Amino acid sequence: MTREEFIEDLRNRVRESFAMELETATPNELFVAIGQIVRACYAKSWHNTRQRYLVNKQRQSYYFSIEFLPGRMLKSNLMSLGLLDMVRSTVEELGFEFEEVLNVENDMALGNGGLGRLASCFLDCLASRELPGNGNGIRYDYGLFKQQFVDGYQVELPDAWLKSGNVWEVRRESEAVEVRFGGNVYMQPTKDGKLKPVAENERILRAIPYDTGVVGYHNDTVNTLRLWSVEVPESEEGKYRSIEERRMVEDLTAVLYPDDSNEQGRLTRLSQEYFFVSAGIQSIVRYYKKLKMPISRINEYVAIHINDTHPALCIPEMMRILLDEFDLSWEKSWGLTVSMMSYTNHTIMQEALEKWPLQMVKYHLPRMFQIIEEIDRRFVTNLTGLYPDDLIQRTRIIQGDQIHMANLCIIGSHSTNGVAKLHSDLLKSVVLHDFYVLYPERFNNKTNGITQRRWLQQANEPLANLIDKTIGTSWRKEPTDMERLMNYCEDNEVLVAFEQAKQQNKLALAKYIEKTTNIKVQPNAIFDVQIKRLHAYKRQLLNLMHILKCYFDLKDNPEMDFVPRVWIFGAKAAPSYTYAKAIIKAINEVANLINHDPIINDRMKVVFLENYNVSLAERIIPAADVSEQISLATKEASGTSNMKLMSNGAITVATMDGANVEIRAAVGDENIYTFGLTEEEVYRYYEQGNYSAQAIYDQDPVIQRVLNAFVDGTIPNIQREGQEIFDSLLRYNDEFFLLKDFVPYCQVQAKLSQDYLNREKWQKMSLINTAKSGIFSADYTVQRYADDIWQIAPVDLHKEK
Ligand code: 26W
Repeated sequence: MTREEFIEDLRNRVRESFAMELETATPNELFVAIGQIVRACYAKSWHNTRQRYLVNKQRQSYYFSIEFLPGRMLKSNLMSLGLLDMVRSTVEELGFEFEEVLNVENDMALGNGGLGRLASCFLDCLASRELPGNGNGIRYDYGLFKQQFVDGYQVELPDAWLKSGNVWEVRRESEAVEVRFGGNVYMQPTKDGKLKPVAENERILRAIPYDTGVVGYHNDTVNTLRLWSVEVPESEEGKYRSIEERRMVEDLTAVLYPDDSNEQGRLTRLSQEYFFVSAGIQSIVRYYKKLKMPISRINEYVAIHINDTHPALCIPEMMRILLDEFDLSWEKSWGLTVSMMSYTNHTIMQEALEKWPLQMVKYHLPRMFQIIEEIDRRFVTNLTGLYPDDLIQRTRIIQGDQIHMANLCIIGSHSTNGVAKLHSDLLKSVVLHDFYVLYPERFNNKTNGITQRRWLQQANEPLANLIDKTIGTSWRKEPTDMERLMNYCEDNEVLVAFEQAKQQNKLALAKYIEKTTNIKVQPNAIFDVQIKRLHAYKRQLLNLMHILKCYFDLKDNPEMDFVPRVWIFGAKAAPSYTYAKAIIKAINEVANLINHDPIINDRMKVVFLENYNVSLAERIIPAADVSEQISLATKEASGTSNMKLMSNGAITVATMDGANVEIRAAVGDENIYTFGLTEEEVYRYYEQGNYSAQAIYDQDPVIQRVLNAFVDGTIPNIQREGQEIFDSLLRYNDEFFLLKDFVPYCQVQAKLSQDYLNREKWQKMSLINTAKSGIFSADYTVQRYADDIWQIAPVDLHKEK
């Protein structure tokens, strides 16, 4: 597309869609019109991709995830299509601010955090590596809540992201399917003496798919993210007469559950899980029928991935279709199902492991219940005598009055993977050890990754351009080529240029901070960043304790040498997680205290940015000097912000948890600040039960002063919250061992401050972090899933078939 063609197209679309002339358009109209143009640009490739997969009878993978977190899509689509520079310069020439146009787009925030963002990175990588892989999920009317601070407290507002339309989606009426809930199922004998389930009084809902193109980077692949929305089918209109009844139905895909890692056992959530699973599996089977292949070979054409246990019902739903609709035997159906399914575990936190009440499943999903019961029965029967009874009892799916979804996933799939080496090892040795005894060959590791296209090329253009200038552009397609930057570790000119790029990003973030919070920060201070969901195990509180220690040091000794620092937080708390909310309040009050203290004289600033989401992450990450990855060892399955920050040249302050372990191995001990308890030490405390927070407190006057600040009025306005925090550490014995890790944490922070003064040393560390970050590209992660688990191969759409 030439510049002239683009302007012409833009002019026409603004006219036709808004009855306006281009000259009078605002960024809003411009965004929609450009979005339409971009969509039109990949429409043909999208169609071709689908057509080619169909004609080739291509084996495809389907990534089932109850969350997807793509963020904004205009800039990434422009970049993938190679149109970014032309469109940007043209828009600016026309007298508009391109950034303003981009900022019109609502984030697509249909996810809570790491798990949903990982799903979106994976889709991007599948398309960019020409792999035939699709996403399947829910089109929530409301994404993750918008966060506001009122008097330092988190307040949640609805995220009506669809209010102004969604240029990227296509509603596919003709591919709607029915999903059935409730009713009774009984077994009826057929003529040939078999038993067939017959259902009565079911509630039938309609699932409408909305498809979004996933545009590959500089290739012609456009895969599909299919999200399902609920409607009352016309045939059922009569049944849902009252407004309340209709609302019950519509509630199903209304909102994303904002709870990250805390399962509450709600019926609507269970219904969401079955709804998108059933719709997705039905649509896969319907597509397979078009291939005119026997059902007994479906496993040669289909790979289904279960992203955490939320889509676990894929297993019984596939069984249902094979048994009830295709009349296959149980054995045949089970063999096919297990060979199609694979599962990723994302957490070892007990409270995040899904369990559903038996009665709830039995009443609302009776056929699922029957099938799960039979899977469980056969599991027990087949193992009895071969394995100890207690092991069988611990691994079976139905235990007491609950259905254990992780157990269902492992038993019903051929692959279970963790998301970082340490995490996968813990699954084998501790968390899922019993299953590892049963099925050692099913367990494997797939360390998470990120897409540098979004997190470096797109979010950090100053750095990306500099990398081009230094080593050429091949890294944009092959991220490990960034390793060539290692040749410039001692090159002062290059180091200075990298420092300038970082400075430019810090300046941009400083502007944003001032605009949104009124806080002025110095771009030459250390920008110290912790961005992730607010959770006790992630230990934002440990960071805050260190901030307080620095504050008291300066108060005691105002003349001391102190390397200026800006602490930047971004974090949402689950609305029902009062402890996490107390920490938000405490950080905000400490920020207020420090930012306005004349003695501090701007040497410390604490900034808690509201509404952390993908697009805010894209602003913060390029400007970070320091990346806080300080979860208690064993608790963070992998982490992915650690990889994004590393790639952007931030130095990590890390516990030996999740993928931090692999980051250290990549950059070397000298280029990361590690501290804290190790996995072994944590487990030793658990085994011996001899951790005493009180003992640590009693012996350390610094810790006493820091903790007392929460309850003695030093930090104002946190009577209730301060007490809750104080109690969590002393009365309830500090579940995540903050007090134990506090001193080593402060030590590495002090070392870091000193190192920061040595600009050459620091810049070299930073360069090495970027150089070594290529291995964390999700391009490679996805390739390993494709090779080891899904067995899917690239399809070159440039080539004629
Ligand atoms: C309420 C049910 C529930 C349970 C678990 C909701 C969400 C979860 C997820 C497991 C939470 C999550 O996002 N986990 C994160 O997954 C990332 C991607 O693998 C990892 O990098 C993070 O370490 C892990 O916490």
